[in-house]
Amino acid sequence: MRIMQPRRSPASIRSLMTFSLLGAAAHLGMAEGPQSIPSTFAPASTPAHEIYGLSLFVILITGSIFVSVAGLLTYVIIKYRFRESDGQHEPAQVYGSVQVELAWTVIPILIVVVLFLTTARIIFAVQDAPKPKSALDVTVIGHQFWWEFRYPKLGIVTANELHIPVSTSQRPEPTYMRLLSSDVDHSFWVPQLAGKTDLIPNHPNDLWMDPRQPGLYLGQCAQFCGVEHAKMLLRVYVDTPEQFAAWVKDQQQPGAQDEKVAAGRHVFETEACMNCHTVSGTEAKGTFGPDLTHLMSRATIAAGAATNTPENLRAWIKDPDDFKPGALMPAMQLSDEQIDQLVAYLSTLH
Ligand code: HEC
Ligand SMILES: [Cu+2]
Repeated sequence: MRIMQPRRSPASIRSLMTFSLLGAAAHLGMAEGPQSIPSTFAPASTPAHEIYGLSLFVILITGSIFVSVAGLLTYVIIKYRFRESDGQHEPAQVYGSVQVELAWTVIPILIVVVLFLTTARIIFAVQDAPKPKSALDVTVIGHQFWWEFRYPKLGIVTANELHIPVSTSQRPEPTYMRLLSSDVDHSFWVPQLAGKTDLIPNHPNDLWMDPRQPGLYLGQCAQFCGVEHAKMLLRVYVDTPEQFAAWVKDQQQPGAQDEKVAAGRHVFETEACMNCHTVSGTEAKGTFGPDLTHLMSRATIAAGAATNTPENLRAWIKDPDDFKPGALMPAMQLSDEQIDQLVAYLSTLH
C-alpha cells in the first residue's frame, strides 16, 4: 500500500507554490513569454469566443431574474411591513389566481426554452464547424497524471506542453484534436481556447481551437482522475508560424547521442527507465510514461508539477512522490552517483 501523505520537503513546497502561484505568476509575467490567467472571460479563439458570448447572455438573463425577484421582494418587505396603525386585523387573504399561476409557469418555461435553444445553437455551431485542409491534427491521450500529445502527420510525440500554430484569418491553421484516454476519465480544459471536453476510455471525443494570439495558455485536467488530478496541468504554446516550424523541426530530430553521458544512458537502459520511457534513436521504447526524446525542450516536468531544472530532475528521479505523491513512476532506490549520471544524460535530450 502506497502512503499518500504529502511530505513537505522543500521540493514539494516549491512545487505547491508553483501550482498555487501559477495564476499570480502568469499575471506578473514571471514566466517566460506572454501568458495569461486561465479564464473563460478572456477568450482567444473562436470556440472560446462563442462560449463567452453565450455565458454573457446567460448571465444577463439569470441576472435580470435575480434583480427582479430580489427587487420585488425588497419592495414588498418595505411596502407591506407591519405598522402600528394596522391594528390586529389580518390583511385580505387571496386563495388561488389562474393569472398568477399561468404567469409563473409560462414565463419560466419560455426562459428555459430560450436558454436551451441558444446553448444548443452554440454547441452545434462549434461541433459542426467544417475542418479546413490546413488544419493541424493532434491526438491527445490522458494518462494518470499527465498528457500525451501525438502529431500523427508530423511524427512527433511529446508530453504536457502542447505547441500549436497561431491561426489568423489570412492564414487559418486551426488545431483539431482527437481526445483519448489510456485509463480513466480526464478532461481537457484551456478556458481561453475552447470548451472543456472529456477524454473517455474507448470513446474518442473531438475538440478544435484556432488561437488568434501567440503566447502561453494555461489549463488543467478538469475531471477528477485520481490522487494527483490537481497536478495534471496543461500548457498550450501558441507559436508564430516561424516558431512552430522551428519547433517541429527540432522535435523531428532523433535524440542526439553524446558520448560524455554514456554512463547515464547506460543506467537509463539498465534500470527499468527504458521500460516506461521512449528516447527515439535508442533502445528505450517504453510508452507508459512521457516520451523523453526532447525532454529539455519542455519548461516543466511531471505535468507542470515542477520547473524543468537539474535539481528538480534529480529530486524527481530520487522520489517522484516528492512533487506528486501518488505519481505512477516508482522511486527506484538509485545511488546518488547513478542519479547524477542520469540527470547528466537527460540534460542532453534537447
Ligand atoms: C513504471 C514506469 C516508469 C519507470 C520505471 C520510470 N518512469 Fe519516469 N515516468 C513515469 C510516469 C508515469 C511519468 C509521468 C508522471 C506524472 O507526470 O504524473 C514519468 C515521468 C518522468 C519524467 C518527467 C517527464 C516529463 O516530461 O514530465 C522523467 C524525467 C522521468 N520520468 C525519468 C525517469 C527515469 C530517469 C527513470 C529511471 C530511473 C524512470 N523515469 C523510470 C513512469 C516511469
Ligand atoms: Cu486527469
